[in-house]
Amino acid sequence: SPLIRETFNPLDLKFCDDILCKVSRSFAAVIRQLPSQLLVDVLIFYLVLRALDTIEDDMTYFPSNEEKVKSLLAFHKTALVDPTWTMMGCGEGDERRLLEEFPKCHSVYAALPEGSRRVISDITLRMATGMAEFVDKDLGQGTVDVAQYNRYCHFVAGLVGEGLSRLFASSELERSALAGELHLSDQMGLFLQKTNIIRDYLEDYVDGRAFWPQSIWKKYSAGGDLGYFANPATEEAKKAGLCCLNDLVTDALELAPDCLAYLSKLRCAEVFRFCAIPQVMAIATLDRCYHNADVFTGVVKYGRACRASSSTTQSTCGGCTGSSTGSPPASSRGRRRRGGPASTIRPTTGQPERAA
Ligand code: PS7
Ligand code: MN
Ligand code: MN
Ligand code: MN
Ligand code: MN
Ligand code: MN
Repeated sequence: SPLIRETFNPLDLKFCDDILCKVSRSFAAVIRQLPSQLLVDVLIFYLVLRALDTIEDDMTYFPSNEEKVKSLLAFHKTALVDPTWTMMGCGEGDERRLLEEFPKCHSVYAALPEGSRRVISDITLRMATGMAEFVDKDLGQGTVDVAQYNRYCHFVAGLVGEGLSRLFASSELERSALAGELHLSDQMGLFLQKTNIIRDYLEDYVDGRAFWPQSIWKKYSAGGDLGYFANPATEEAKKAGLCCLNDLVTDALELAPDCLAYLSKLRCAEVFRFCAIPQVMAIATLDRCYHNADVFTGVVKYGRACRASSSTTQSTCGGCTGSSTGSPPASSRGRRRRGGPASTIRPTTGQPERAA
């Protein structure tokens, strides 16, 4: 019966909630406002994928690419099956802690309904398989073409959309047909991922894992490599960089109609907020990135993205100021503040609003 809810170990659940607030740069608040019959499932889905992404992102822990690939491909049958599985020393900070204390996540995962566990395990395996495909590719100069760029984004984000739709449907907060909207849920993930990739140009480039497709950026680089845009020698080069950036933003914006179509199918106000707020943040980030040379020198932040005023006080053609930092991108990432994030996105009326 859906009324008999699994019982979670309260200390382990507390760990999961605390670590979510530390590792999530944008999802903690929208996850925590979800209805209780869905919240823990999505929370654990997030932490499992965050753990997998920590393995994917680590460039020093594994002695070889082969070892990293093994670890990615085994994850669904080690981390998600063995209640004692941990990994020590991979990743940094709170993400490293997540892997080191993974048994606490496992404990909560194991107490989820079987259907939710199946979704999480299935998506984890498919994402890991996709990540593994890209480990051996030399991404120093980005993906080869838009098809490869789309393929990477499908694995690391489109599949998340599929998994979330299945969790929404099985909670009965959304129609069961939503789980079958594979194209639309894929586009939802691609929109977030492409925005992240556009914004993180410099961070990813200096890490040797760039995603901007060569078939796009080579149109603008006058024979130079992807670093050409970071150090423009001439006014012409600087302009070319901005045109390249605008090309990529325009490519991402093509996803917006399908994202709106997906959002229009949602009926539960909290699920709608969970899905729509990251999309609004993403479109505000694209607005800020468009024709903004700061993308090439730092990280363009979107901390104030939801303010209506940001689009009226800023022009979209080079007038952006003070929105990036000159410090190393990785360390300039602001951690979200702690405590009660859900309160900031509560509706002002007790009346459930219509989703679309
Ligand atoms: C399960 C909520 C709502 C239908 C960890 C949400 C990293 C952009 O690593 O943290 O800092 O560059 O900025 C999220 C579709 C996935 C796609 C993907 C799981 C939307 C591991 C988000 C998040 C589908 C691979 C976070 C895709 O960005 O990245 C849950 C519907 C994780 C969603 C990664 C990126 C997510 C991402 P980083 P961020
Ligand atoms: Mn991030
Ligand atoms: Mn990654
Ligand atoms: Mn990452
Ligand atoms: Mn990124
Ligand atoms: Mn489409």
